[in-house]
Amino acid sequence: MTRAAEQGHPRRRIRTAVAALTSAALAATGMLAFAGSAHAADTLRGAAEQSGRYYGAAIGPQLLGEADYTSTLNAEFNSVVAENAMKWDATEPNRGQFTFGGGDQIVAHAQSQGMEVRGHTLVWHAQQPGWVQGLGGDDLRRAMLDHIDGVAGHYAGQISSWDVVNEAFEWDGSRRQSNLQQQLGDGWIEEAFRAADAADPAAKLCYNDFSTDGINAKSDGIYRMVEDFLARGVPIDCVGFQSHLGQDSDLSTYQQNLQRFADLGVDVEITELDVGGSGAAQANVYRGVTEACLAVSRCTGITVWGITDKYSWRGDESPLLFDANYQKKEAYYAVLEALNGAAAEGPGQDGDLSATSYHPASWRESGQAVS
Ligand code: 9MR
Repeated sequence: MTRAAEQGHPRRRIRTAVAALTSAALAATGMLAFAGSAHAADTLRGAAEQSGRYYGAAIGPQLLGEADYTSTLNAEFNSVVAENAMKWDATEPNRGQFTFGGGDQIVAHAQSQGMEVRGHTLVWHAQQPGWVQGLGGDDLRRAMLDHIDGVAGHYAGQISSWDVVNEAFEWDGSRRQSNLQQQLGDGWIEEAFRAADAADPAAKLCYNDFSTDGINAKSDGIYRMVEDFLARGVPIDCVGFQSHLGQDSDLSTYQQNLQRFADLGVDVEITELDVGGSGAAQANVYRGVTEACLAVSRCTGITVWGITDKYSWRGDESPLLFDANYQKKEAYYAVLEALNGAAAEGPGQDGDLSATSYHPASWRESGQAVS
């Protein structure tokens, strides 16, 4: 779709206006803070706000009662996403019976702290409740559309961007042969986006996937889908790059990949960042991802997939910014420094990642990316 056509789309206009206001407010606050204090911000959220971006974390409502967990969250992050609480199995355990307790707790906490909320995820082949798995054809279609309507409708107006569809592509760029794909055919992703658009006209609508951390067959396949959606006016606003990485991950085309999606006319977001490893090697990959996002003006923010190594889904790999005792790791300081570096340049200015070099990926191939 051309820019004019995009702006002409009524729902796109609402989203564009909301995003512009948010960015302007964040940038103004950040610039004032930067100019007034004449030194760098000392939290991730403060540093990210200086360039109008968010820095977020995946959280669990059951952990909000732990004092260190919540104080770290509140001090450092200005965006949250539910690690599990808004998934299909959590929100619609029985057909037509919605349970929003955990998700509502997250939204209430975020709102009390001035944080944005990302939505994750409306449709995914995994974590479907049992009753969905047995459905076929039109019954599954009806269930999917009702689910999107129920969940996105419940949170309408409160979500900055929804991962409408999660992980629908294979390594080779073909569609994943999930029950959704097999029962509904190629059109199901488009149907999901149209339903999400109708249920929450204000949220940005994202496609989200893993192992898209560079230009490869899988990101090529997603690129073609986004290009096609935009050309035909299917509502899509953003692409999420999960970025479950390791300290040896190859980031040589990471920024270029984000940029080519941005150039198509969608925002890009780093949605589930974590980096297995330790020390300087781990910190370098975190720095590289941060600098890449900052160098792409349509990269609106970064979410890490958890706060502390204590509760990471990859607990034995210590992949997060805070250790199990909530102490800041070397990776934390690398991210903070990178975010503060961007503040001096200001929002929307393109940076340069060419000085950073990385080793070839081995982590993905080793099979640790189970998702
Ligand atoms: O971190 C989540 C973990 O607690 C769940 O058990 C798991 C269930 O499949 O999902 C994890 O989160 C995944 C996310 O929803 C989608 N991308 C991959 C993430 C890690 O597996």
